[in-house]
Amino acid sequence: MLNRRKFITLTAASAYLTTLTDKVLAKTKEPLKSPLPVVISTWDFGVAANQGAWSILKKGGRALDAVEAGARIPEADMKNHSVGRAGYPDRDGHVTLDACIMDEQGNCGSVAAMENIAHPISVARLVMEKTPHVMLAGDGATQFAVENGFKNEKLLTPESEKAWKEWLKTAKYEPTINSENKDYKLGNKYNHDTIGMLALDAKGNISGACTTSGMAWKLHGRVGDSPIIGAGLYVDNEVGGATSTGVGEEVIRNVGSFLVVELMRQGHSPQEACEAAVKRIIKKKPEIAKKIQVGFLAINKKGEYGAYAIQEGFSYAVCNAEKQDLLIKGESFYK
Ligand code: SD4
Repeated sequence: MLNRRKFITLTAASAYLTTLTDKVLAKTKEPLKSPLPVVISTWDFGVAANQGAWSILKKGGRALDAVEAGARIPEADMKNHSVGRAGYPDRDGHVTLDACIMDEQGNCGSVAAMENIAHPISVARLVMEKTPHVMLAGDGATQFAVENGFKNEKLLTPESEKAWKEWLKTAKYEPTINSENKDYKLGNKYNHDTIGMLALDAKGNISGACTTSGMAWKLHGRVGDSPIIGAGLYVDNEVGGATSTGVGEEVIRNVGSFLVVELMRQGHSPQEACEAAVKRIIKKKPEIAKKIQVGFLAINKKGEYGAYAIQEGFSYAVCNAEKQDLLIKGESFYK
């Protein structure tokens, strides 16, 4: 059984957003809803990523083009150490990237543990459009990207290398994600992880994208949930879409994003569906769940959206014709 949905709390990074918070709090139990087109994405850096998607959506463009353009923003951001080119490496010093994309017709493409290519989301789209496959991994993914004109380049930045060498001093393998929760402040742009993005275009079609460098200092070859269709991302044009962030292993075990979409199919709101999926993870492994973060973000075909996480500190960004830089604090199980 789903618990009664709790009050949606919004926190704002600026005075403007604080005013907005009061307005949204007044609505309480109504699902948050956006006019179409709309794009939503995980974490504070979703605000900037949404701009990339919005430049396409506002002109009547396709959701698929929008999510690819949006995901490329954090992938290119040199200050972002959890997505794309400046991502932190694995424990052996390799930057290995995971990404997937899915459109309104159920087409999907993905790359996993790919090295030396700065925009995995665009390679994932090419896998979807140019091959009979869904997923390419490791060297094969890099080879495919290079054959299709992507630049083969070293991704490890001096800053990431320095952080890795610092980690090597203790080499303590504790893949804690979102460990900054204690100090979390909304509006602090660069402290978070995977970008998951969902867009509904003016025609009401949905697409999604998910891209990450995964856990810093992971074992070489480790693949998280982000490139796995159904785990890190799932969209269904009859229902809506969902994406996840946090410790991918727990999301994979529960096929998280697919679960959220199926719960919406059964009539639950995006908020309720995200909450139920998080609680499933907690119920299965309560001891592990105490120490990790997992968050889901979802939207349905009506433009209703919601999010829920295990730990405090999850945020998501919403962008539509009314407002392009809305940042919302997601609800969480642990406060
Ligand atoms: C992973 N889910 O590789 C990703 C990482 C992440 O918030 O989302 N962090 O497991």
